[in-house]
Amino acid sequence: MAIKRVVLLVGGVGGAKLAYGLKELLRPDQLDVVVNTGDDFWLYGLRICPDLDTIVYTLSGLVDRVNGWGIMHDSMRTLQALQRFGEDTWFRLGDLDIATHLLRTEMLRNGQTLTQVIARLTTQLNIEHRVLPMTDHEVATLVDTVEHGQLGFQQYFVRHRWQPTVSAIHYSGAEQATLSPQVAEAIQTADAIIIGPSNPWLSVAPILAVNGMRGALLARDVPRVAVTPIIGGQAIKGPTAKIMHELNIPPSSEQVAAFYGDIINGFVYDQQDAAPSIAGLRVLSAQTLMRTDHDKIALAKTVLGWLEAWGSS
Ligand code: FO1
Repeated sequence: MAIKRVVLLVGGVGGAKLAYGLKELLRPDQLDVVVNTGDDFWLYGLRICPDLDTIVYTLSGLVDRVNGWGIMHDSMRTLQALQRFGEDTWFRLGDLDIATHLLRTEMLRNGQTLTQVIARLTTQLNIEHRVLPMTDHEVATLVDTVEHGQLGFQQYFVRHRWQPTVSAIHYSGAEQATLSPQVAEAIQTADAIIIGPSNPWLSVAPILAVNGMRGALLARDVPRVAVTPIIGGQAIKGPTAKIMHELNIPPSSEQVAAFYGDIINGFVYDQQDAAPSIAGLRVLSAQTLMRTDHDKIALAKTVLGWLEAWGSS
């Protein structure tokens, strides 16, 4: 079956790599990228949306390729000025990046939706594929830690460098949030849904927690596949394996597949690993580590090839 429309569900840096690979292979009308907003927060009166910005900067080519987030060659003069006033500037906001937050905050205050804000950014940055926030409502990922009690996501992730021990994770506001009409339509008309190699608990679970999201996905009798963020029991980047340990889940790609449960009917595991054996789940072995642009496109091509052969296998 020819795949005409794909929806990719992702968080930040890891997901952005697969988004890049897919956008190189699919036309703008064939790919919608639905992005986690549970990491979003307010700082100095500005609305910061790290995962959305990471996707937008990656797809536009503006991204700082070393960090994987922020804008390349950005300066930190505003932050230095804040330090002069005694501020603890634990969250590194670049001067050029701040322009994005200023414009977004202004548009939100004027009553525009986050979806409209991102549409403006993508249009102005010549991104033709649609980038959609998972919801236009505010959802906040909150992390219960043994050492510091409950932390906001960025406090846990950036300020404490994901070192505290996680005991539980909450997606505050997700039950009251609704799918935007754009996300609902994207899922209803997709012939394949891909969950990127993002952190299942921190980046994908907030998307799945939005009221109506699980139902919308389960209603689609199409390939719904996840790509592993775990290779050889280790996270490619960030705290996925550490969090799995802390939540008493053995860090393996099979456990990631088990976490997604009936949301997925297919799973892409790394070629280094043994195939997960979960009844009824189709699996594909691939090189999931994406170091270069070539790797990103190669993985996207492998996954799309598998999806195209789905009906005939
Ligand atoms: N990540 C960091 O580890 N340290 C930072 O200071 C930092 C600043 C930052 C600023 C803008 C932005 O869009 C992202 C930024 N990130 C930073 C990345 C981000 O907070 C996380 O990678 C994601 O939220 C996790 O997906």
